[in-house]
This record gives sequence, structure tokens and C-alpha cells, in this order.
Amino acid sequence: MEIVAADVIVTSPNRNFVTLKITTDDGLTGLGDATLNGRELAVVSYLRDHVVPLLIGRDAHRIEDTWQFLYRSAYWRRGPVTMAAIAAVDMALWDIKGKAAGMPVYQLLGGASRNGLMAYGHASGKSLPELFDSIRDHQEQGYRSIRVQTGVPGLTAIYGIAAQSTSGERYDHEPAQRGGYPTEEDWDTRAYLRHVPTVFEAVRNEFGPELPLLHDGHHRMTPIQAATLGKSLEPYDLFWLEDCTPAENQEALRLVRQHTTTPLAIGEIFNTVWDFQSLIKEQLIDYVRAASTHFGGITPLRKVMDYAAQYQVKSGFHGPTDVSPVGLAAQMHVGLAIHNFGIQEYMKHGAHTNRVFQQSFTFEDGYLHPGDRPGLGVDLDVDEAGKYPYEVAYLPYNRLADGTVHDW
Ligand code: CS2
Ligand code: MG
Repeated sequence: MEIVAADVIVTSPNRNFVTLKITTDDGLTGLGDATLNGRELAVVSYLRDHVVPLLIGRDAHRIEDTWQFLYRSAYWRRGPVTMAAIAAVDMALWDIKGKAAGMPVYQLLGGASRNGLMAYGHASGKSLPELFDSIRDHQEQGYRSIRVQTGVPGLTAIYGIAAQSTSGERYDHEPAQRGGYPTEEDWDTRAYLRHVPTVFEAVRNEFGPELPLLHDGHHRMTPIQAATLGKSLEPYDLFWLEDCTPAENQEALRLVRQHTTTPLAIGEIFNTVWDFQSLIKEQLIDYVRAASTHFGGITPLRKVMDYAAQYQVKSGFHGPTDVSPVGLAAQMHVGLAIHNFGIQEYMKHGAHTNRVFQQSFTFEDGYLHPGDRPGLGVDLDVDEAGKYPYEVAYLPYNRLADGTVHDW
């Protein structure tokens, strides 16, 4: 089965997406997500200029060989741009193989290990009443696990706060803002560390001890600050504390782990298994936050989870709106098949996006399921996609009170 065409489709319904569509000589097509929030055009060029010409004529069935060829023949390895491009090829070839076999991709990965994927949604609020409304709104939407993000007194803007606390066009649909320059936001770690424990105490008092609660530190603390927060949140029994500290230095998590039993999740900005190696081997984390799109696709995502299974580390795949419905479906198939599934992030895409990408996955009673259509189960309406041309958009960035650039 020969690859005869590979088209890179850029569209911007509710946000920018980059999608690769591979076509074979017997007319089968496959989709892959190549969206890299704020750097989309870099991946478009990597694909169009350096990958697509190498795909034409290749056997579409050779997924592993194509992955290894693209990874090793480039000479320059790893990094989000390279791995997002390879991810799109990998996903598209798995989509095609599923269609050729007449099976959903999870069946090709060993079949279902569970009935559905526990999902979590993003509740947020500048104030406790607003936050409580948002939590109730997510419970009404069916979510059984909820991430809690909150404003911090004294800070004007902060990651993860929806424009309004209930459904509608909320923050969840997009942290990147359209425009030619990133928005500057402010940050104060000490104010944050003082405030967050009071929020979780209030949430537990209002919603009880059972509801699985998650929180995203979004890379903003030093290791000892992360240890302080993890310890102060122990009474509130979080499902996980995410990205508690930047993890380029994987050893930093040793310090955090020494001080707290709050479960840790890391890895949404990682792009190869090497980024996880010490974190998993030393059991410094509890959940792998990789996303199929930024991690090289389905093939390496399955491999890192098999490595993680040896250390009882589970999945918590990244599912923001900047992972397209194709990328989200891809990781749902992996999540359904692996034994060490943990939880799946599910930020709902906007209405325009759902018109461009026809999806067969379902979200019912708090659980996601990729569906049983052959392949990944997502179609892309190219004509609809053409209505939404690319618009430059960047994620915000942070500065401290003294003007120092900080992690966003
Ligand atoms: C966040 C993301 O969902 C999350 O856990 O960290 O929304 C992140 O801010 C975006 O993916 C960045 O593009
Ligand atoms: Mg995150």
C-alpha cells in the first residue's frame, strides 16, 4: 500500500490547527495532528519542506520503519517541532492501518483494557463562588474528576481562569491569544503558595472528600516551593499536582518527592521517552502527561507507557484544546488499550472546531471512548477547514514584579 500524497492542512476555527492527511494508492486516507501552540508554522514547514517529499512512494504499512527513518535520518533529534511532525505521520499511518484492517486503532494495540476512559475537565474561578459554580457546571456536564485553577489575590491575570465560570466560550477553548506579540501576565509565587491551600480547603468543605481534584502548577515553582505546596495540599487528597516545577532537570523532582506524598504528574511539554527516563525509573512521578501530538505519535506513546508500567506509573495524557480532535482521539485509543491508564484530560473543543473535525469519540457519564469506527474515527472537512485561515496567536508569558521573565 503506497503513499501517493501527503497534504498539510492549516485551519483556525476556534484556534490554529495543523493536520497532515496521507493518501495511499488504494484510496485510503489517514489524519495526523501536528499542532504546536504558538509555533504552528514551524511544523508546517518541517512537514511540507522536509518530510512530505520523503513519504511519497513509501509503504504506508511500515509504521515503525517510517518513524525510525524520520527520527534518525534527520540527524537532528528530538524537540517539539520535529516530534510534532513525526507524530502527525505516525498517527496518519495508524489511521490508515486501522481502516485497512477494518478495526479501530485500539484493537490493533491489543484491544480494550477497560470500558471507558475517566476524563477530567477544567473548573476555574477568580473567586470561590465563581469557582464553585464552575465545579458544579462541570459536574452537570458529567465530569467525575475536576481540575481546579484559581485566581490569586493581587495578581491581575493567571493561567487557567475561564472568561466566565460556566459553559460557553470559556478560557478552556484557548489560552493562546491571536495577535503578533505574546501577552504579558504577572506572577507572584509566594502569594500563590499562600492562597492555593485555602482554596482546596474550601473546595473540600463544599464538595466533600470523594471528588477527584487535580491542580496544575504550570512549571512556576522552584523544587522546594513545589515541595511546600505538595505538602500543604496533602490534607485535601489531590488526584495529582501537575507540572509542579520545570523538569528539564529531572533530578529536581527528587527534592519534591522527599517532602510530599501528593501524586505528581509531569510531561506535557516533553517530546521523547528520554525526557521521562529518570522520572519514571526513580518513580519521581505518578502520571505521564505526554500528548500524542508532541511526543512523536501513537508508537512512542505506547512505548513510554510500557516502560512506565514497570514502575507502576500511569497515563494522564495531555488533552487541551491545542491537541486537535485527531490527536485527542489518537491518545484515547492508546489509553483504552494500555493496562496502566490513569486519567484523560478533556478540554472540550469549540463549535467551529467540531464542524471542521467530525469525531466519533463519545463522552458519557464522565468517561470518554474513542468509538469503533475503523482507524482513529475522526474526519476532516477540508472545505469547512478552508473557511478559517491561519491567524498568528501566541501563549502569554510571565514577568515577576521586578520585571524578571518567569515561566507561564
Ligand atoms: C495546560 C495546557 O491543559 C493543561 O494542562 O498545561 O492547557 C497548556 O497551557 C497548553 O496546552 C499550552 O499550549
Ligand atoms: Mg498542564
